[in-house]
Amino acid sequence: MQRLAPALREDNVPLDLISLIKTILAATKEISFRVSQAHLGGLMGSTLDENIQGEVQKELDVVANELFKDILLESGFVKAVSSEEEDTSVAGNPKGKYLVSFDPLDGSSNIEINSLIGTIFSIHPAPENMDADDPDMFKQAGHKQVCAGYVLYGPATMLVMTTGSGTHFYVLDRTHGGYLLVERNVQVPEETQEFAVNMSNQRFWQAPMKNYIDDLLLGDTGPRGKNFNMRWIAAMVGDVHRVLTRGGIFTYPADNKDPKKPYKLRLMYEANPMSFLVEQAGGISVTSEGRIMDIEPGSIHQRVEVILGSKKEVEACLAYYK
Ligand code: AFP
Repeated sequence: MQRLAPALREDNVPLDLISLIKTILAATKEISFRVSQAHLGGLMGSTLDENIQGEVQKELDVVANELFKDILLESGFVKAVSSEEEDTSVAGNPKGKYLVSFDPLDGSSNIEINSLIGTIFSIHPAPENMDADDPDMFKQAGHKQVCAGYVLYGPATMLVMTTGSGTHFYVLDRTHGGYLLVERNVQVPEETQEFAVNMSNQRFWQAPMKNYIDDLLLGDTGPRGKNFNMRWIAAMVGDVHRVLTRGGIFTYPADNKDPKKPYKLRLMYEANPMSFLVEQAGGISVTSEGRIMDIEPGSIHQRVEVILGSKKEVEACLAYYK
């Protein structure tokens, strides 16, 4: 099996980007270890703090965030970072060529049940003419990403990454300490009979999504003429990983549960990186109004509607909005 750096060189990834990716992966190896020891080290609880999104931070969220941030800022490769757990961007090397946005521990409600969690990251080029402490540097559309990926801390620690030449799967080989390429150019099947959505929100959705899911539930007795299975991991890393592995549709639609917060998922460190991975694997990733990677971000913590996965199924869903 091929090691990571030669695989990236084969895809003509610039050397400084390879170095940045290796830095990110060094952080994920440490997070993977800390996650595996969290029960033993008394790191299972919540802090008394909330992040800027008003969510209570788990102890592991904070540990993973500090680790990731410190390693990146010390590396010299990044001009600034932004994180789910930071109020605003944090300046790094003014000459750094890249910006990294990340969710250090996605799916943190799964921590206490020893279920799937992961780290999501997205890399943009750093504008040369802006100051390192200017958060506006991050206002770049997803199609400008030069790399995106996630590391899933599951039974195997897996890296799923794209630099724009397909989406590839790697597994952390603990015997030599590096990530090895296990599947090149993953392809999301065009059709599926599996969907992922938090059904408990159904009464808060807009009519088109309600109608679409109602028709999936009718199975072979309804207009779709086939039965659908449902899965929900409550961690986007887990649900997207299933979609990339065997197809499916994943959505976190708009809802009116809290009129001040119609969307749940964050554009910069959830929706954009996942969209890059899904599109590079032949899938689609959109809101009900258009391509996610074309959205011009207004702020670092902006939220967005997400509908992604198997091409024909996402198109079938969008047809309900026409
Ligand atoms: P946390 O990381 O704050 O737990 O949120 C995870 C997440 O943003 C995303 O990974 C899941 O798909 C989604 O929230 C789960 O949402 P529900 O709480 O509605 O299941």
